[in-house]
Amino acid sequence: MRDAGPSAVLMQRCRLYLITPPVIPDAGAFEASLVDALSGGDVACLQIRLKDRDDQSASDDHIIKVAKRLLPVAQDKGVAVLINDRPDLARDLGADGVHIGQSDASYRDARRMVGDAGIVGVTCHASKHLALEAGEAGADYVAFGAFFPTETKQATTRAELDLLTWWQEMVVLPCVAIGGITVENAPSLVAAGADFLAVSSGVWGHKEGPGAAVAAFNRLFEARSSEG
Ligand code: TZP
Ligand code: MG
Repeated sequence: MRDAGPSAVLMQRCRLYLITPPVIPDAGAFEASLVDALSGGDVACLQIRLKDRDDQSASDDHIIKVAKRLLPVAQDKGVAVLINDRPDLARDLGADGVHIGQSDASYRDARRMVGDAGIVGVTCHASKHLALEAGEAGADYVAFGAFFPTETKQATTRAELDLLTWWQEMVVLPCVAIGGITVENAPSLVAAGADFLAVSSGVWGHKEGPGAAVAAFNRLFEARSSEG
């Protein structure tokens, strides 16, 4: 996703990290939304995160079917594809990596399955301790959240902006902000030091469509990076 060299990380512009809606009943229809989203501007990665009605992982068959459709669309545009929860499927599908939560596969198992070149990102809620531990283990990024109320996930932790600032000042490893992020509330996260904004409903549910949302996020990243 990004060069982790010290000067590189601190100076780089924030980037967008898309998360699929948790339920995709029609992979073909969603593929069109993804194409629209990616036409809006820079996107660093797409996390395929599919759940059933009880917020449990969707079936393997469903994840595989949707991922096979979305993977080439994203990868052909240089967008890294991460599979949520499942390093085994990430490996088998030829994804770029995996995003794991604290109760999914261990970091070690995830790394073993996706290999040294794969991306492993770790949910760290609002915990500096979990994040430092993940960084020490070798994670490629840590994710903090939820920063704002969200209906996409029953998020149990609430993260504050100063966590991003602390992380940015202390640690080179990129941090991802997640949870209820919209074009309207994103500036505070960018200013606080998020390297990536992970967004689902703020893009797919944007009133002018996903492409317009991606363009609007990129405009504000650009404005912020040119402020210096
Ligand atoms: N983890 C914490 S909040 C969240 C996840 C996966 C949901 C992100 O979706 P949205 O719609 O951008 O709040
Ligand atoms: Mg998980």
